[in-house]
Amino acid sequence: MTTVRGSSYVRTALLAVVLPGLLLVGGCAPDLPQTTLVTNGPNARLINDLFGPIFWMATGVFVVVEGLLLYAVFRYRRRAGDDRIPAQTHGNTPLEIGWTIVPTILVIVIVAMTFNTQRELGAAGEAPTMRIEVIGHQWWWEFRYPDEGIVTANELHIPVGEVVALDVSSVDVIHSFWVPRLAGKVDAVPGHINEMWLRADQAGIYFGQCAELCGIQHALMRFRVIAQSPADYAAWVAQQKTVPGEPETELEQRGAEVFATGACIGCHVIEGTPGTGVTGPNLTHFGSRTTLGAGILKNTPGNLYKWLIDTQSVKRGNLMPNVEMTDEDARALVAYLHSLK
Ligand code: HEC
Ligand SMILES: [Cu+2]
Repeated sequence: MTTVRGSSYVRTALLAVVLPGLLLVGGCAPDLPQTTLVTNGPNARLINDLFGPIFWMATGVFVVVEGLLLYAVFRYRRRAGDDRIPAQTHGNTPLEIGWTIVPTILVIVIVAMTFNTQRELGAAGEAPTMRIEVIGHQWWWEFRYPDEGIVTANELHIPVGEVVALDVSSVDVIHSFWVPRLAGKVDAVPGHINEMWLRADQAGIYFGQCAELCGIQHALMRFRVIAQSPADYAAWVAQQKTVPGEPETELEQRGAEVFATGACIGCHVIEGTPGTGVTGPNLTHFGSRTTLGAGILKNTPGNLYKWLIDTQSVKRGNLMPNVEMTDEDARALVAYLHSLK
């Protein structure tokens, strides 16, 4: 017969306490960019309000069960020189009825609370002031504003305090649209529209990402929700509705030429140019975006240069192939694309 040393009880007990403790502290840290525990909109708040009681119920069950287990292990463990056999019992009807009824009641309570949250989520989004189409692509997000005629990528601008309806779909595989601080996940399914809504209560930038494994660059399929004051939002809309003017400097003109005569036009739209391809993000106002490559890089001249000259080493496997170009062409393209505000 093997004997179990006391120290492994201590280790087990420590693990049982320390692990959940770490999770708790990590989850509550206030300034994490992506967390469901700090909420900035009613949709996320309703879900978090449901998570709280369920979490504490589960914690209660955990403490009671583990407590009884530890009590039994320590109180009734085998001691040196004591070879007694404990009384052999088979079944205890009141106990078994008890541990069937208590979890059943807990589950019924959780079901009732969940249905209630779903009802509230449905009701609160009934009067959206605007509708935006969210389309998942391998591995970036397209945002279309049908009422405004705006198409952009990876940065979803919304006015603060307004209920925004989102029609979520996909052009290729199943993705999942998730902005943890604002709303729950919704699947983006090809050929099917899933409706959701969100509202941001404070202006700011909320990080989001694809939450459904969708291929090699799933982890780099990020986006930002940029919630702006009504005035800032209106200014953004007005700017996005303009058609970019003629390029000004010589370098920008050369960039425009490289774009219009190269492979780019087969995959990218720039209004007022031969670019009509829709495989890649719409670049009409690319210069006004803060990020590039689905939120993975700041949209600086240096990063854009790297992206153009060797996109496959920046984001391996992404659906923009490396396009042969000279150093000067790449610099010209950077100047041109950044002039598109
Ligand atoms: C075969 C299609 C294809 C061609 C050709 C192509 N691109 Fe792309 N491009 C894409 C795709 C797809 C993405 C999105 C990649 C991602 O983020 O996963 C992209 C992303 C970009 C981005 C970043 C956009 C953003 O908002 O993140 C820029 C800028 C860009 N392409 C410029 C160009 C230029 C300039 C050319 C021509 C030299 C070009 N592309 C040629 C498909 C293409
Ligand atoms: Cu995805």
